[in-house]
Amino acid sequence: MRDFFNNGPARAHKRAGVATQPLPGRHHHPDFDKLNMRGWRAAEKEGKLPSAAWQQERAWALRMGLTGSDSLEDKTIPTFARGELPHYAGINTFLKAPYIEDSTLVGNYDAAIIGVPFDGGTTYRPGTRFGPQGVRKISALYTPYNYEMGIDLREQMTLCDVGDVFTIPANIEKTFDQVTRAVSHVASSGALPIIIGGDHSIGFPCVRGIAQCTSKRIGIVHFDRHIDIQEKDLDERMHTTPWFHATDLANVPAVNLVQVGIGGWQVPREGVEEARKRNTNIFTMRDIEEMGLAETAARALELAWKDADAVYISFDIDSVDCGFVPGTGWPEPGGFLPREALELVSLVAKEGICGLEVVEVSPPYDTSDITALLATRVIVDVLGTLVSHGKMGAHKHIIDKPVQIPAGPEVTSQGWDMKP
Ligand SMILES: [Mn+2]
Repeated sequence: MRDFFNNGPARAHKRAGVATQPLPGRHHHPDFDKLNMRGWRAAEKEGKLPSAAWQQERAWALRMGLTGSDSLEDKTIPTFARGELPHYAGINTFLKAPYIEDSTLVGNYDAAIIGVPFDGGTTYRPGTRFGPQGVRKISALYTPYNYEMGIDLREQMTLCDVGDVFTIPANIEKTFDQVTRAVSHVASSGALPIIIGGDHSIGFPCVRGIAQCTSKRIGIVHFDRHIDIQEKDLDERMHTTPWFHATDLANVPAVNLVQVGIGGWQVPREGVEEARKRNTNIFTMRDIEEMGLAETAARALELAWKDADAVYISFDIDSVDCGFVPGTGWPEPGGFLPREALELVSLVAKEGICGLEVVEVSPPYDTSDITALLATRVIVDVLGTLVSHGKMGAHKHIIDKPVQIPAGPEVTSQGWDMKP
């Protein structure tokens, strides 16, 4: 193959890349193209972003982590690492957002990360109980600023990490109850639940947690290669069954379930039969390819929002081609390219959501954290989209039946600080 990047004889002969005469118009509008490129517009947008929260975080770091050594020129660097920097250090929460140990305070934030470390619904490769840890770990790589969107999450929203749900490893039903309770608490507080799984069985208790806080109707956009809507698998509710049970809830109708990316050789006939019976909406990868992403999103939104008051996004990481997501329970070729998935999930989130789950990340099967990294991107891209479209907090009005989860009695000691 000819090397287009070197001046071989052919190029020298044709003077390729060297215009003998400037194109007409160049002299009249020398900066026309540059100013209209997204890249330049994004760079200009950055200049208008505030940095008050970033300055506040650094002041907080000096208070919490003590001032740094005299030899350091940058006086914002503390002795003990606190906050965003350095990205390789620190006790990780998602995006180094504050850990809300007192879960009664979760309502002080626009959105809350909830880990659901559970793989008891897995029917092939396990390991998603380490999903929240894996995603939090690699999320430290990110800054809260996105160049192309021209937004800075730290400046434009409040985010906390409320930690993990206490799941019960060998009991899926007790785990479901715990997950529903946790999600209903966060949803009732007004914070937007952002759930890191866990296998896909948690889709049912997560949706149930939101659905029980509202009399309104909820639609679901479900990204997956798998249809996940049979009643039981291996004699139990498993990660192949969440949408059967979620769409049995009175205010979560199956006609508002939109399943995108479904296909391949891992879709069980029991699930297909149920989807047909319940009249869900299914787009295969070929459908999406033929419609294009914008049209796919438009139709998905139309169906999910039809007579509904809110939409929940369930993102199975295996909806992406398995070449990009080795760390998952049921890898399947032929899914989305990462940038297609990110584009589509953002297009869906533009209209606002009442919750997001990203499931099926299995760090023990992952390579170089790439599966967990993509899961992180889905979350930050959705948060960024909500911020840039003014939809952060838009779900709050549907919470008309908030639940009250009782806390234990007041205590003054954490335990480790008690003198023997
Ligand atoms: Mn799946």
